[in-house]
Amino acid sequence: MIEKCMVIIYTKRYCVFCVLAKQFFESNFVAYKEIDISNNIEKLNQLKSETGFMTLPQIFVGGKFVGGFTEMMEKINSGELKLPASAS
Ligand SMILES: N[C@@H](CCC(=O)N[C@@H](CS)C(=O)NCC(=O)O)C(=O)O
Repeated sequence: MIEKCMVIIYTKRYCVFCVLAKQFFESNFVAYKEIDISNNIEKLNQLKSETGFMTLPQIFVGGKFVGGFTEMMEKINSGELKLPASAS
């Protein structure tokens, strides 16, 4: 199922780690969906309580929370996480 493989990144404006994560996806041809929650404090609070993670970005792969940019990179580098490549 496409949605299961999907990379979703919750972001906000003026967020360096959000930009780094998106640049990483783009340069590695990883399809992702960005949800900008700059103006959605309710969604931010919901994410914080669900993931226990206090910063943005918050990245989900196949519905599973993988952390922010640095946490995702650690998992990729250790082999714990493999990102789905873009179909295009
Ligand atoms: N280790 C995290 C650090 C993320 C981080 O520090 N994000 C900043 C914005 S770029 C943040 O959310 N700071 C807390 C805040 O603005 O409330 C990552 O790589 O994603």
